[in-house]
Amino acid sequence: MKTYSTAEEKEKALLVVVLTKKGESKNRKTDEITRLALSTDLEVEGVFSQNVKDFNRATVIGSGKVDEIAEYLKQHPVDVVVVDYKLTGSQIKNLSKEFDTRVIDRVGLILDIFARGAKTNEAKLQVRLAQNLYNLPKLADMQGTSGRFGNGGVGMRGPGETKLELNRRLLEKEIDMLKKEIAKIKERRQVNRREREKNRIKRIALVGYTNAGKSSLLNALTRENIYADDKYFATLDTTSRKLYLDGETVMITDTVGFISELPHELVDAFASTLEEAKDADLILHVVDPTATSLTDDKEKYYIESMRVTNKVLDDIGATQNRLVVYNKIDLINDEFELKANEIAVSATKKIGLDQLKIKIKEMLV
Ligand SMILES: Nc1nc2c(ncn2[C@@H]2O[C@H](COP(=O)(O)OP(=O)(O)OP(=O)(O)O)[C@@H](O)[C@H]2O)c(=O)[nH]1
Ligand SMILES: [Mg+2]
Repeated sequence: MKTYSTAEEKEKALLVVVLTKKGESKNRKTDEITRLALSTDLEVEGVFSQNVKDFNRATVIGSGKVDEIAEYLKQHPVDVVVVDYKLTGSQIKNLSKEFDTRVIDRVGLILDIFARGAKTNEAKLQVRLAQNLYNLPKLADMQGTSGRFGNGGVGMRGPGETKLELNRRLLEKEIDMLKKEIAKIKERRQVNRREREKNRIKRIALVGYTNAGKSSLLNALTRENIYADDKYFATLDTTSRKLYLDGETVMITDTVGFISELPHELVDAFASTLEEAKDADLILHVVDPTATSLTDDKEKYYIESMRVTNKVLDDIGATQNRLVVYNKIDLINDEFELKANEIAVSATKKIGLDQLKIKIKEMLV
């Protein structure tokens, strides 16, 4: 499998937040796209936002805003403009022409983070499949843009970097090939799973919004040393470890984090990984109740992130018991009210882990 280099120098980016839904929080959206940009090592030069009422088919944002941004870019040139919206190929083409800069959308940015982070063969195949699924419908419309701003860089990186030049048939063929490869890995996984079922080893899946602390919790519970980091999508591979619960051994699996508007290309490509969550005996839904806006401390994000996670779980048909684990309580001073099937812990300060294990055991029988 081809590997890909990450940029040595930080690229500069201008972010464009697009608000289309009523009641959508500008702070939350700005914060999230900023964190995504930082997670792929972009330097954020500025942020523009627009409430889009009259949807402009050619450029999504209105022509006045397009001009304003183009003017700004003349004074503050950047390497890439990131539009926090799902763009079509022709919208990307139109906007890059207006801005005279490479343009990528939210999905392209998320795929870039994944392309950087994929370590195992399976994750690489999945990212490559996701990139191909993403590029395929854009192929015809984007003809001519990719050469213009050179190869490499955010949004151009990784397994799919030259795909725009390839013709559709080649791309489709590769998609087929990748799906087959991934299916083979999935089969192997199922054999392992059946093996475990024979041995009646119960399985727990850690799921939740990106950066909630899933990997840290797995480390704390199993004294492991899995990569955890304060950036989005630190984990792209599922890792399973043994967890000892007072006389019983279970398997606990770390999974890829969720995010709002998780690109369907990624959901499709990572389906076999998500199945780990679907087939577990118990789901630990890890929540970071301290996640707040960079700009407004009072705004709590976790309600929305819980909604997103629950929706993905419902969408993949995960119907088993869910235990909500509020993490990072070392950062909380106030009383934290807990409902049934909710527990509060700190993975890094190791608070509440014994109670968590007791609760897991209770819920597994
Ligand atoms: N203060 C505090 N920080 C924590 C705690 N648990 C995790 N963190 C920090 O939160 C950040 C994210 O933790 P991860 O374990 O990488 O989160 P994750 O859910 O695995 O994230 P992704 O893999 O990106 O989806 C890291 O910087 C951790 O050190 C905790 O209990 N308290
Ligand atoms: Mg992780």
